Amino acid sequence: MMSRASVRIGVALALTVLFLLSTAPIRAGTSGPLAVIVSNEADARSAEALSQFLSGRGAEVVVVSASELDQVEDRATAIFVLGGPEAYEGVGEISSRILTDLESDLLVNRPGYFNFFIRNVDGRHYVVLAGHTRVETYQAVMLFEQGGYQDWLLYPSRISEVSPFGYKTAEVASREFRWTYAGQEFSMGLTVPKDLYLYYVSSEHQIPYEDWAVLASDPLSRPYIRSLLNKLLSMARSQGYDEIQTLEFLASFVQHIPYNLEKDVIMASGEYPRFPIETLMDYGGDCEDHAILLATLYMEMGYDVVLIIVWGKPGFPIGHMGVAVALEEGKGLRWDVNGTTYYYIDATQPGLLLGEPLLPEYLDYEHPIFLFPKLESIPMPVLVRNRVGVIWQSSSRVATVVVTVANFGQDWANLTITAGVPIMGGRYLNSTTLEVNVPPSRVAVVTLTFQGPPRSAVKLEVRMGDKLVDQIGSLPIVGELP
Ligand SMILES: [Ca+2]
Repeated sequence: MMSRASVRIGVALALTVLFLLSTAPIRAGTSGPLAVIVSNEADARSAEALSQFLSGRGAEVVVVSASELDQVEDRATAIFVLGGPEAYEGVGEISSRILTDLESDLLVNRPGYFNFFIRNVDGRHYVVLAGHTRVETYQAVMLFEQGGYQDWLLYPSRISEVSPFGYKTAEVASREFRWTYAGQEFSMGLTVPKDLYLYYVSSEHQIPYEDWAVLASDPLSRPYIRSLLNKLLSMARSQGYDEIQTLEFLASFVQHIPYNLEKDVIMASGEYPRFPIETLMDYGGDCEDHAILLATLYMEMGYDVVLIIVWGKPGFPIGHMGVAVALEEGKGLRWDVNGTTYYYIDATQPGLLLGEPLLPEYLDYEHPIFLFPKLESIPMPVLVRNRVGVIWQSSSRVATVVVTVANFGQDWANLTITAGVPIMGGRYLNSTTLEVNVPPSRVAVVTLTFQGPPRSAVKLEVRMGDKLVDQIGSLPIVGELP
């Protein structure tokens, strides 16, 4: 139980609130994180310790009473609530809304129990730091400080510091490109993280051709595609190319990547469609690989693009894939689709210009299949693997799993995260599931608690709707408490 406090707001709290109100209009323009600590008089010592810690991480910190939270909640980067469901002065009501039934029960009924509980509600972090009494609440603050999770809570937009891959190598992959256009020779180097390349290589490639547009729409590689595109466009500008010449110049860059069927022959289905980063780093591919890469570059420029599949005429059992781009004025082979005119450009055969088809005597360009790739706003949640683990509290037989998820996509990732002690058949002996909604380009941290035999194996699954988007089969134990 929390100790009784006869004074509703202590002097320290009153001063802080005064400070907050007097500077509120000025703060609006600043960009640093605002950490709000909700505390009652009994936990003032914990509030002071936490306040110093968070200030030391660059946050502006204000301490408020439960009734004052409303005034600052919207501006807060993260909200820290000191005390469990029975904390006085209204703090307990706030904690109760954040904690699960198990967590509330442990805090109220287990002598000696303490922990920190992180939730993410509509992109804002809430952290309850609480224990069975105020002594344990102070211990919860100390535990939180040792955990090392504060930076994601205060700076959730630092997503560029996350490696979205499990491999954790710092190596880079480099490639040199050479091509010609309009009788001139060009060359350029490209470097990407080796992890990014390995991520794509290990991705699913058994994709029916009707769905190959998704390969051109993947958000993880966009920063690298954009950087490649910027180099190419700056070369085109320095040559004084017009719009069509620029499109042809990009096509020539892709056409000069060698034709290579190796991976397609290995696949049982006969086709291995490459992600753009694969085609670049493999420095090879067949027609769909070239077309997907070129379509991605054009889309990144802002063009409306379509992937064109054509089949062979009778007696020529081979198909081909190219690109068509929507233009006000172009030249050569074109199609009208729903009022838009798309001009063909080949991505595979060096020397072919806008409107010039490959092997028109053998391929049926009159009956193409159109695939429409888009740089869609899709979520792309990835578990941050170097921070995830289990803390067991053996006396209470409780596991705490702190999960960090980064959303590399351009839309909200509405997730359910499950952690628990697995048994046979994909089921759990004990588990907890939480909903987490991560804004685009943000990192979210949540803690999940559940009971189970101490030191049991723990499994973690992240789902978006019905779809499993990431998982870790057995989490490392990163801490133990008595
Ligand atoms: Ca291929």
